[in-house]
Amino acid sequence: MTRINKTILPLVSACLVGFSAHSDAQRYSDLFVDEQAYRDSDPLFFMQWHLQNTGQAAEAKNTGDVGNDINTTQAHVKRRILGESVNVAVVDSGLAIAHEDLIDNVLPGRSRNYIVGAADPTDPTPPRTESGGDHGTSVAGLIAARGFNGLGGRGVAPLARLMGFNWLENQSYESWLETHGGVGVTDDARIINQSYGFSPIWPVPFDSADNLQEEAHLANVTRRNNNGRGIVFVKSAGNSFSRLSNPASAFTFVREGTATGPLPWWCDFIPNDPRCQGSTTYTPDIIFSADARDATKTQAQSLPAQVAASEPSNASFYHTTISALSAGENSVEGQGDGDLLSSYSTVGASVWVSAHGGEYGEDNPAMVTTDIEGCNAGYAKTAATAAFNDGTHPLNTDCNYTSTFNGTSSAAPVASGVFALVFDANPNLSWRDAKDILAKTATKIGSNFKPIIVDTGLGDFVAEPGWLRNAAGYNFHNWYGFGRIDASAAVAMALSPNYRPLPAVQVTDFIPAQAGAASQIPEGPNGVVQAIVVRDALTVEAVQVKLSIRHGRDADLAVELVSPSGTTSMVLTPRSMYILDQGEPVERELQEALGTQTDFNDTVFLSNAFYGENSRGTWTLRVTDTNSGEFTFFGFERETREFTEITTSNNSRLGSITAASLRIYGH
Ligand SMILES: [Ca+2]
Ligand SMILES: [Ca+2]
Ligand SMILES: [Ca+2]
Repeated sequence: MTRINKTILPLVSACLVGFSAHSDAQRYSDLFVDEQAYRDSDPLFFMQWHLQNTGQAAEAKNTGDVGNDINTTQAHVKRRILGESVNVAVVDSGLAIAHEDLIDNVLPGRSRNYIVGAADPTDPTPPRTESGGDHGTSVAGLIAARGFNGLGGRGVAPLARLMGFNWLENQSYESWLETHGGVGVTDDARIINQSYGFSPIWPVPFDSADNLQEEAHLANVTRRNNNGRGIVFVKSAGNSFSRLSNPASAFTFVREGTATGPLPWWCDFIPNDPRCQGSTTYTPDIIFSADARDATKTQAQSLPAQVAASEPSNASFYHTTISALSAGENSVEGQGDGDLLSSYSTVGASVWVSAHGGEYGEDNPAMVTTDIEGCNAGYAKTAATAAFNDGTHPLNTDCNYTSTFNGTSSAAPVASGVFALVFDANPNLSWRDAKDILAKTATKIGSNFKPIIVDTGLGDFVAEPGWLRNAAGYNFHNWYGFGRIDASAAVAMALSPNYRPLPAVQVTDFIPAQAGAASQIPEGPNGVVQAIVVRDALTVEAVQVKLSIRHGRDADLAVELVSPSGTTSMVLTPRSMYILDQGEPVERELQEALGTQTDFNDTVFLSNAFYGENSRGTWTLRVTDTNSGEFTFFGFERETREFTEITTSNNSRLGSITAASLRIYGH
């Protein structure tokens, strides 16, 4: 089977244990003497609202919310935790290793260029002819642009050590291994940033040979590398809250009565095919949810087109999935209801925490970060539309920086920078300790969120309940995970002698649902319930649910998991764009190439909502068909820029669960 290529999550517009000398206030006193000097020592710092949100507009029309930042000031200024002892690998499109504001943090000779025939295999600097920006260069700047050097802005970890890998230009399994903890290449990275992914329109099986191979590798690396402390694999959730692409034109739809021109040759043989009766086949480039096209709905009233775990790596225990936040509540039109999610951010129960990714930098602030140097290349160049980027701005005359980077591609490196600060504060922490600290110190935001309810045609169904408080006392939200990252609180906990590291991880097998349970999924709000008994008494870190389901319209389905303590997690929100089964059957060759399918076959979802609860007891899985009426979504064609409404009728027969199981990761 061909691997599905991962793409950069593009700019949406176009990204105990010991504390030591680290608490010494004299540390780095040569870099800045006080908070004023701290602010002034990088000329673009005052624009970087994700580090210190003063309500600046960062060259956009609107301002952000004062204090809506990841709170780096205390960690940087008071504790002088700046990331210097930590290696971070940026696995991406490239990295301009000689950039004026990156070069001092780049580890010499440790980067890789995977393009065959590259002049210098240790230099992944993109060609200067790059028409767009270099995604990886901008990602790297958010992690560790050099601080306090009088140039540009700075990263979240302004002295952390960078290694760059243009894996996205190659995507072989060998280079994946090297860049994901491989010996002699990235094995000593504490953090590996992955600002890429894909957005499937069908349920992807978790147990493909490729994915199981990757999982086995990550399990090994997270247990063994860095003297058993592992590596944090930080992953972008996705940019598909409202729309996603139609990969390889897999989704086609027949429009009746609109055919023009001659009929296909094969109509002589199959005259009853609708395409031979005056119909045409329609293949959109992009799929939009109906909520996204409904002007009466705000984002806070809308369900996501993509659930994060729809991509198998976002359903993996070994990846830490990050959703994206805007600069302010009003950053998305129609908001102001306490919602801080970026307009594009994919969400779901597999999100760990949220960090800033901004909006587009025109109406509302985007991220300010490094760009390919010069006004002839990059996001910032002579022809750029944003005023900060076109070479005329006095602080960016050389076009070495951009004010329009965004995406969960930005949220992940912001989180990676915080992980670097945590490991710099306490190098003895494991990757799971660091995650634990981020969860424990995150800030609950968007507290006014109101549950999102859908009409099943047979009664209302709560499709996105919003914040929950689990039996271990953790707040969790499918949009924000445990909340917005607080870097200073995380560093303080990492330095605290009271912090107790987690014991070694334990993993159960996949435990099947009890035999003999009902499997047919009725229409309406009640669903079908199956019980899964877990005998191991672990403190839960994450739960995976594995499902095989036959159903005529996958997008109708909601999947909830209820723990023995009574916590309910919505692991698959309904009205997802799992729409492949509503179009024409996919050609066999394409099906084999992409691994597409129109049912759930060992599809895995992951939930972090049960963190800290006891695993022992009876878990309840509920699968609900939440739509007994028509389902509408929209196709968009790039060439014509036209939207086409697509309406499908209800599944003609009830669906059924053919297999269900769950697996606990914990200690
Ligand atoms: Ca700088
Ligand atoms: Ca440039
Ligand atoms: Ca249905």
